[in-house]
Amino acid sequence: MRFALLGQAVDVNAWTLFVAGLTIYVSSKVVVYLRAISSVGHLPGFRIPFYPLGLPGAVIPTLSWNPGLAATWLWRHTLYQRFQNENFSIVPFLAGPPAIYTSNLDVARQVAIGGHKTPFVKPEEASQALLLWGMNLVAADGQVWRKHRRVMGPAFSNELYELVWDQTRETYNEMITSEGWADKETVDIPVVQDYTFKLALLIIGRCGFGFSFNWSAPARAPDGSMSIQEALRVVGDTHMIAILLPKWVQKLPFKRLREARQAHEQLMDFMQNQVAERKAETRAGITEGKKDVFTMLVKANEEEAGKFQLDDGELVSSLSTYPEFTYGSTKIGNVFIMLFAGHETTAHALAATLGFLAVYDDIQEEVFQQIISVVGSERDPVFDDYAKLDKVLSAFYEALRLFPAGFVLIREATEDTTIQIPNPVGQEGTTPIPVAKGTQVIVDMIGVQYNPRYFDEPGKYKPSRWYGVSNESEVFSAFSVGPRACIGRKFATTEAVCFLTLLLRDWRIEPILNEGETKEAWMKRVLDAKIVITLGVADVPVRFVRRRG
Ligand code: HEM
Ligand SMILES: *[C@@H]1O[C@H](CO)[C@@H](O)[C@H](O)[C@H]1NC(C)=O
Ligand SMILES: *[C@@H]1O[C@H](CO)[C@@H](O)[C@H](O)[C@H]1NC(C)=O
Ligand SMILES: CC(=O)N[C@H]1CO[C@H](CO)[C@@H](O)[C@@H]1O
Repeated sequence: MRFALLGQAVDVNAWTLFVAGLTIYVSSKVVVYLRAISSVGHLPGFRIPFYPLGLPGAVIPTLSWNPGLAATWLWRHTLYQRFQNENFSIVPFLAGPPAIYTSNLDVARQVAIGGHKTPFVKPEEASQALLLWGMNLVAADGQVWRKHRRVMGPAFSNELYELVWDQTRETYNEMITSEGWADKETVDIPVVQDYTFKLALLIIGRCGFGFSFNWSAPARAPDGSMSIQEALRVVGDTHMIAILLPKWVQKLPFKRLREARQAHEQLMDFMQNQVAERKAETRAGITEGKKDVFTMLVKANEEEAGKFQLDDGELVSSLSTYPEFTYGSTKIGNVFIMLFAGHETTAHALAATLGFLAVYDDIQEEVFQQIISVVGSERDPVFDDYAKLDKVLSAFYEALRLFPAGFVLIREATEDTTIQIPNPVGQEGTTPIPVAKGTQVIVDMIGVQYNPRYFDEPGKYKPSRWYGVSNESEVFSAFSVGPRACIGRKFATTEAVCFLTLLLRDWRIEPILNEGETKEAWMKRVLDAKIVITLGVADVPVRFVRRRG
């Protein structure tokens, strides 16, 4: 069969075939599309080519016809106003599942909770949800999730938080010494994230895993091998490559790819050895002093009987597939979840906090005064101070609200069901919306945090809104709500309060302004989101100025 579309005569039969084929293709797409529109209960919203959180939508910039990754951030002040409500639909006509987006917490509660009563699961295909892979406590299935959470839960105790506190204090001191800041009057930090990431990684390494990470350890040994810290950093940085490129491309001999591979292999070896070591220690009964999550996890698991026991593969379930870079579409082991969920998010939120405090100097002063009145300027802060440092905590919570690191919760209906959408503010009751099997319900965490239903002046940095609010309140939604909420919340807040207390006591934080730049312009430039796996803030340039007396 010949096909010459331009100029020459084309075989009539071929034409007929082509037209018929095209007609079938188009009409099948139309049928799928119409079905998709009804599967989101005809909720108004976007009719666009691609699902925003999958390929290719997520890698195309946010444009009017392609919301992509950044729309919920860039359009945060207008998105819901546009549809006069807190929910809208996205129906892609070329690629990806239909989805309902919501900025409503009641809907979040209905879909996000986990457990066997809910028809909503975290979808498994990473291609549809290449984000927040680090936060899946494994598996779509309620059974498996409950088992993992059960094993992991006891590790998150006050003993652990005390360890987090002490290690954070030690790490802060190491930072000051090894960076040579001890006798400096001012320090210019072009990118504060360089430090918050290092801190958070060290803390999760030490307290989550009992690794002896060291602030001043060189990234590479003379023989070229990476430190585990460096390997983790590289793995984090090359995550997108791992997800986006086909395997054969990943094996090409480019420097960046080779580094990524090396980092993965080194981590794999390291982790495998660590699991073996912890098991041996546990069996020999010599884990007494150890309180890190990893040891607790292995220990709890050893004590579990029967069907609740995880096998080694589940403990580090990504081990065999990780070097092949297929981890984007496979289940990530508990161990790796901890590493990533436990440091990226905290580091981003800390950077945002320092950014806000740098420009709001009155708030910084208020926080500083509390630190002085609780801890004074002589002794080291201790874990018992945590509860009294609520202004420090509020400064952190408020930055996290404006930059919610976990910026989407993605769930998928496993059967035809309905969700109850509360009526708009001022109207009682709820409206049921039918949701067909395979439809996604996406809780837009940015939408929730900027929703005027929950926060007055939602765009404003106002830590005082948290003063006196019980920590049980579901208004603290940036860690999600319900039984499937973040297991590491207090881990993160403990680390944050300790670090901020030490830092703000010693130093005043100021923005580093460009020539002629106002603070307002700095805020506009710097306090803007950067979305990769999690949502963070753009590079934050600040100056530490030593406080006197
Ligand atoms: C500011 C810091 C953090 C933020 C904003 C954050 C946010 C979140 C959110 C929104 C979820 C729910 C994801 C979903 O349901 O799709 C989550 C889950 C999770 N987080 Fe965090 N997180 C933080 C720190 C941590 C830390 C420090 C750890 C570990 C030490 C951790 C471990 C986890 C785990 C294991 C899950 C899965 C829980 C489950 O599915 O049962 N997170 N986190
Ligand atoms: C960290 O490493 C440096 C140099 O490699 C060493 O002097 C220091 O004692 C180490 N600190 C800890 C806490 O291991
Ligand atoms: C909330 O407060 C209670 C009582 O003070 C405390 O035991 C708990 O750890 C706190 N939870 C978080 C996440 O801070
Ligand atoms: C709470 C809320 O905003 N509900 C809205 C969900 O979407 C439908 C259709 O646009 C509206 O009628 C509801 O008011």
